[in-house]
Amino acid sequence: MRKILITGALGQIGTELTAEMRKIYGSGNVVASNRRIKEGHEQLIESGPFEIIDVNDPVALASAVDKHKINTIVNLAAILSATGEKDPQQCWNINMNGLYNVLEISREKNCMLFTPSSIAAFGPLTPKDETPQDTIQRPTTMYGVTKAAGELLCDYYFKKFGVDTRGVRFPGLISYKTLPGGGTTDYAVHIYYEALKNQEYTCFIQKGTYMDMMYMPDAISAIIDLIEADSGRLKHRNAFNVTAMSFEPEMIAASIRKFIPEFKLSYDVDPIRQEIANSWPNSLDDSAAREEWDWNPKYNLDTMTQDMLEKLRVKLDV
Ligand code: AKB
Repeated sequence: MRKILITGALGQIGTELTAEMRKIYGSGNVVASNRRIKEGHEQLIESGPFEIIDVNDPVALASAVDKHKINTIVNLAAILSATGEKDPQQCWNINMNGLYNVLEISREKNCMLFTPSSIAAFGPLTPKDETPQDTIQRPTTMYGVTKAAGELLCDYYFKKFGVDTRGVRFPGLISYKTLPGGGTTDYAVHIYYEALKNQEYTCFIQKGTYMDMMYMPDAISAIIDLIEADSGRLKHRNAFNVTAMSFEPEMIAASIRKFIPEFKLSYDVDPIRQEIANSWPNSLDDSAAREEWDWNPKYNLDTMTQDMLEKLRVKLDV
């Protein structure tokens, strides 16, 4: 029986992962945790066990693992790319020192550990199109440095200590439930809110900038499917390329216009986030994930747009 601890559970991925895991594994077996309570998450907090845990506090982590007899940890506590460039020291502290603490607890208490990496683990020297699974990385953001180093550290804990570490390189994630915070791909979420509220959006990423993206239901399946995958089939345990689509801002705008024909897109490019986006791949090759654990996303750009707009219309009451 899995007993799961999710760190950073009140973030964009965590809110949806907690709800889905509670459905699959039982509410009492999924402990959500976050370093602070955030408004608007009362339902999640009340729907099962919840702990205040800062990943930089190894004592709090260990005591929650003991108290709830945890055998699986999903470490989602992280600072994203744009926020990481504003405060690289904090980014290192949470992403790297936090991961180190979680790895040590996993080693000491014999837990499986899932930690997401990101397309940010690649850099300007990486082949840009159909980026291979195993290739040159050399990221140039602090977030990317922590993600590339995190992949290696998780590989090390598997090889050296036998900790069952697993992870994927997520692209930009799009969801209607919880807003992302401080990422470079966030425009692809905000655009849907503004399309419904104002029928226009000013994009901080330049026309023609391709990045990989994925709708949240596919991201949640990726985490659960990889956690449940047969360990004997896994060769790339901690850094699977996964993607569902690659697009640039004009393409998401065109998809929105199929449902909101009057939608207008303009640009006011943020040089910091544009530089980050320029250093990332245009599109990933995710064949290793398809071969090793049957990764197969369900949503493409238009089916995601249709679902996002339907769900957001209800949420925003517009
Ligand atoms: C970000 O933009 O920082 C994240 C990511 C791609 O990891 N969404």
